[in-house]
Amino acid sequence: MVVIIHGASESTCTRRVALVCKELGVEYKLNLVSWGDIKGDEHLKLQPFGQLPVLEDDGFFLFESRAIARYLTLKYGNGSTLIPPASDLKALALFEAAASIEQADFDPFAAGIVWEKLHKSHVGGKTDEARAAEYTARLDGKLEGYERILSKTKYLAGDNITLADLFHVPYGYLIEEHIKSDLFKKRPNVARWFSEIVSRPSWQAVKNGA
Ligand SMILES: N[C@@H](CCC(=O)N[C@@H](CS)C(=O)NCC(=O)O)C(=O)O
Repeated sequence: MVVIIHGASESTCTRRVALVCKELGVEYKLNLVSWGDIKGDEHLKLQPFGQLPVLEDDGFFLFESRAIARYLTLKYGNGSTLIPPASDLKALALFEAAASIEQADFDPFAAGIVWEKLHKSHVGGKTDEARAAEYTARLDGKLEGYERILSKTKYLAGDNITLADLFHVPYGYLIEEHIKSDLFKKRPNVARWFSEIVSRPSWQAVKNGA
């Protein structure tokens, strides 16, 4: 089965889905959607907020990159522990907590930094250094919490990697490799964790484009 990802090769959220496909061995075809079309009627029928990506799987359409990742894991993962099984309620709860951390404590600040420092200039904007500094300071504080967690366990939800770890990769990679921030490197356990997850073949396969 080949799924279709309607997205853009360079988009972080598209690459989040592509990364999970690679992890699971799910074949995908990227249907390129141009940035100029995402707020148009055709795309809004698939993604009501006019964003990328959208998954198409045998006539079923789904948006939200993390929901897509969960769907693909449950449908095609063949018992993959990227989502712990419902029979292990505590592991599943720890996974949900870790996934919440990524959305509440990482993504808003990481995405803000990447927008200000990287993507804004691609659309003709100018970095607002004060905002970038504020996002950086907020993420810096949050990463203290990550360091506490990761000093006890290998990954965010325990000693097995889960989708919650992988969700961090696209924005984290840009912050470390393109913005050259030391936010991860300066904390030993965050550094160890991040270097491990970005080194996975799945990310290596899509880091330069989904
Ligand atoms: N929560 C959504 C966010 C999607 C999102 O922000 N996509 C970006 C590309 S990485 C986008 O379409 N940006 C254009 C816009 O928001 O207008 C998801 O995870 O799929």
